[in-house]
Amino acid sequence: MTRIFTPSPEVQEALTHDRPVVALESTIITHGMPYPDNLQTAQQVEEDVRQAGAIPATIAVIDGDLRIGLEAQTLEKLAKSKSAAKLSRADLAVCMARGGTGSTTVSATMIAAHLAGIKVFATGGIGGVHQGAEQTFDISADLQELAQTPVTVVCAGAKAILDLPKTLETLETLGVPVIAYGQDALPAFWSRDSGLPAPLRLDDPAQIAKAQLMRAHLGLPGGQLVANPIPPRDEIHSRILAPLIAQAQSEAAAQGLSGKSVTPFLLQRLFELTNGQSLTANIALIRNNARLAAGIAMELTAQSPA
Ligand code: PSU
Ligand code: MN
Repeated sequence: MTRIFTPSPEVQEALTHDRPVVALESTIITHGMPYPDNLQTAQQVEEDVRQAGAIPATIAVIDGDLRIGLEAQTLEKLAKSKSAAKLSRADLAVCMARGGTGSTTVSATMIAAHLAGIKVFATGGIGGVHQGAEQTFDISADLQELAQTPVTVVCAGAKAILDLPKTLETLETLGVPVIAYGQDALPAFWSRDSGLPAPLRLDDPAQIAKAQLMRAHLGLPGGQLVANPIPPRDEIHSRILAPLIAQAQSEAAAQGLSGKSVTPFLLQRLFELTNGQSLTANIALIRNNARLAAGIAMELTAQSPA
């Protein structure tokens, strides 16, 4: 039987035996962090998933091949690549058809995870409705994906570079459950509290797994978004970030940036404007999300009928 994706031997083994697997995206590696921090973080996050009892599956397209789980050298090559495309739902098939290489965003990673039967995915922050979207129409494909692909995505909330109220409204319209983990407030990526209440709250991985299974029983399409606050010692308060974000945004506007280049530009500028502190926070939160995702994956395995 030929399949449209290629699992690594380790991921194949885990899926065959219904062991818990956590999908990981690769755009954060190619477009979200500088080398060599991106490679070290990707390796560390995989290790965090293993230590928490699950198998990591980093997803990317390599020479046209949709890989679920990357070998060590492949991960290293991707982390060093300056030419990898940033793939969302719209780009995935074209990249594969042309034999290209690209990293997967949240939307494309969800598609690949679902194809492989992986139900949980850890990332840093999802894309959302950008500030000024009423002019630019810049709304990430991640939101539509959550509405249609049944994968639980663990993130640290939406990045503070986005319009969070509009992002929440859009998710509500799309029927996506937004679940804060262990607190009432919606976390905002680098900060624990966005100042907005989260629509839903759950306090343990078993409940999150149960809600996902319930959604499937109800016949509802789509996934869940779990927003896990950054650990307290790594957070950057929104007071400090807000003016830096405003500066980065006006620079992006002055340069006339649009489309895929906006998010990577803003992340890179914040890295510079915070003297690297935004990167330290980003690494801490994604590791935190990987551990929670592994816990949810283990609960899903335990609660699923054999
Ligand atoms: N979160 C991060 N760093 C990133 C991203 C998310 O901490 O680089 C990536 C994800 O892959 C997400 C994408 O899907 O940014 C959203 O891009 P856009 O805003 O262009 O849809
Ligand atoms: Mn966009």
